[in-house]
Amino acid sequence: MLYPKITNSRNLINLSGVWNFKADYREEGYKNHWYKNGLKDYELMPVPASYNDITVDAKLRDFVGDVWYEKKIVIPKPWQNENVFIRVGSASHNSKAWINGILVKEYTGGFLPFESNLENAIKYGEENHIVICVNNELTWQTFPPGEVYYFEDADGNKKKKQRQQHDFFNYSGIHRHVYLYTTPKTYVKDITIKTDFEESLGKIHYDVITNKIAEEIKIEVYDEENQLVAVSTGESGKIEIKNVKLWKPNNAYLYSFVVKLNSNHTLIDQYSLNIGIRKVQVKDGQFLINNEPFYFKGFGKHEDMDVKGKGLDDAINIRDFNLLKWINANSFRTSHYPYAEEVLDLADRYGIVIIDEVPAVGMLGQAVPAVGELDGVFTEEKINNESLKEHIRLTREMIARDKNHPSVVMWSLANEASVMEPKAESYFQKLVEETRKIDDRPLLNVNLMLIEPGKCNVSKYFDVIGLNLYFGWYSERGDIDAGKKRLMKWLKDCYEADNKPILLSEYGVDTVAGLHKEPAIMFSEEFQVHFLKAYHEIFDQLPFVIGEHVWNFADFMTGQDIVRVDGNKKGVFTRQRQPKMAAHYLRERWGSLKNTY
Ligand code: BDP
Repeated sequence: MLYPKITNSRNLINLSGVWNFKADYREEGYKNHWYKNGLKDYELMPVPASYNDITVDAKLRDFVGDVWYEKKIVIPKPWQNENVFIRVGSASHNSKAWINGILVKEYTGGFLPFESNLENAIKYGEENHIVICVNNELTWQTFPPGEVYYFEDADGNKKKKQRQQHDFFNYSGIHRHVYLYTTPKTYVKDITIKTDFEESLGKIHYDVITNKIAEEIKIEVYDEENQLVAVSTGESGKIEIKNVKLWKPNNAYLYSFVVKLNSNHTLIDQYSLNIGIRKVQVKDGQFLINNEPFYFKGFGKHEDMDVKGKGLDDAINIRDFNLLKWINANSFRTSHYPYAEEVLDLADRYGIVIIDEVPAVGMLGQAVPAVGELDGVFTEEKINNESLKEHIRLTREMIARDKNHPSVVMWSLANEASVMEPKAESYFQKLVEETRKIDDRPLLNVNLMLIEPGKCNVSKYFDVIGLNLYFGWYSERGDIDAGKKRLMKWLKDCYEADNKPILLSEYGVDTVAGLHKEPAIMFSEEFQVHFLKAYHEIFDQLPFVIGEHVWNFADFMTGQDIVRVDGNKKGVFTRQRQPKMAAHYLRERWGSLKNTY
């Protein structure tokens, strides 16, 4: 699915801004046909944004159910000769969209785009009524999984509640841009780029898909100075680029890949992509980018901020990339869901390496991560065949959306699933098999610290093993020395058992900004620094450790819990993106690590 753009053959209206909004507390929206009749007694809501923290109403913040968004817009008359699509960047988690009372799309999934051709629903040159209903209920067959239950309050009223197994607030609403866009009737539907190089010769393999057979497909490749460096024709082919400038971590170089569709020698559609030429492999226990060993330095992140929740925000995103550069990081994991396409565009440009994660988080028994009970979840009632189908569908959609980003070097297929259950094995075998059919990037599985070395049934299918380890925090609480001892043994045992490169995909401690203690105690800024230093002393001795992603880049909001004080405080930056002491320490370490980008 190509990102909507204005080109000389396409147009676009961004519907972000203020929408009418109503939470359906009494479950009357469908009965009263709000999708056709419109909303009465609505309030105003920004898009993109989570709705939860916009008002001062706890009922809305914690609401479980349907909310309705509405917008009226005149569609320009000249658009009548084109295809017109509506495209929602993401809405969490289940959506339905109507135009002028006609249902045009139903979609499940909170972190990927959906779109629909509006051909039979819109009125050109007139006002059109757009309604989107967003539901935030999670079940064992959604990703992330969860469970809805009913709770009776003191007055005997039944209240719908959401149980979730993941450790971030269940922010809901329309989180990314909503576009109306056009394409010509014959148009470029999709482009797939694969790249390689040999010495100074860059190689691009491309496939273009159009909706109808076009007479001629022309490809032009431009360098950053806008010089034409290669041309080709046809729907697929190989292009070579002499004296190629590679896309490298921290040194991004982007070519512009332009597709021109002609009919009768007239241009009918044009679309261009920014592409980077680079090569990724896992070989001899190392992660190679452009044949050179790459050591991951960075974080697990979240899309999360004050007020806006998970709403896309360019200011926060660019601030984050500036901080990543400042701290000498070279990578992050999009824990625990695919981030906005706009974020990946920035990563391509800043040269930050991305591990792209499907929203498979919480495939385990208990609510509190890392210390949860591992009840059986790969069962008929919980993570079953239907879940597997969804997991595969979302993985495919993530890859279809993100495959052309040079920054994306690996797919992460799950975070902390209950993989020591025997039934997890065939589940992941199938998932990996389906993923490898569509893309050749390395695959990562991330394990929690309750999966003892040698007990993971699925490591054998993956290229890299991610470990989330919190010894000295969730276990050996406050005793960093004991945690460090356990860590060394654990890592050696894991490597011996699985013989795969290991990424420390999470390690960190909750730290209250401004709390100082000497000697250090848990939650103080000093403790965070000691903890990270202790872990690094171990990593530096183990050649099979291919990287370190601290948990987390910044403090983030979670559900209310006795182990969470206004959210998770494991950030190296505060939620407002200011450094804690550990940020200065990491900056120094990552700036001086030898042989890394
Ligand atoms: C890990 C989870 C992550 C949590 C973290 C923590 O992957 O989502 O936020 O632990 O407990 O288990 O801070």
